[in-house]
Amino acid sequence: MANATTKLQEAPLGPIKSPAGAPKVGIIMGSQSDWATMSLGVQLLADFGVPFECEVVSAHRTPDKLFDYAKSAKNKGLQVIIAGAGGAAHLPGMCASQTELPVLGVPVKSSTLSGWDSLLSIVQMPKGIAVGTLAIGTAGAYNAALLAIQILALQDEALAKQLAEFRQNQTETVLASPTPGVI
Ligand code: RP5
Repeated sequence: MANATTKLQEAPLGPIKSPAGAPKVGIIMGSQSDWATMSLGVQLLADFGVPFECEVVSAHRTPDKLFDYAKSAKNKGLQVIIAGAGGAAHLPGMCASQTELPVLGVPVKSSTLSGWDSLLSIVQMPKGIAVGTLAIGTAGAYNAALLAIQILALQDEALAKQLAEFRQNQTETVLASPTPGVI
């Protein structure tokens, strides 16, 4: 089971295999270069046994693919979409414009502006189309997955139980190490 007290570090992993079953969460990202960040959340979904699908979809470079993806997502059975992008990060907002599914946006930390550009591009949605914006970088990717799990857990008792155990475990881990520097 994943432990949220573990330090989050970007990890350029290879692909992460989805648990068996029809995908419930769709994860898209603007570039291969986003994977080191986004993989943290994808790994959490895998650890919770949540089936997912994951691919590179760019608002700028593959706009038609983005529209196809977003328009077909609900009928395919997805329940939540996580969209991560950096820089002029239009991906989550444009995705949300084409689907009624909840879209969680992850601002990927950019090399030029440290992710401020990504954050502001994603968070400042005009009223009428909603994107749930997470923190910049790995914490955002991780928490987007956690929020997706929380959404799914509303209709899934087994997942809700796992989530409660995860949170209890996290609390106990922190309480067990109250002295800074002594783990
Ligand atoms: C965005 O541009 C991507 O989401 C990525 O964060 C950023 C840079 O992409 P690359 O130039 O590394 O492909 O669309």
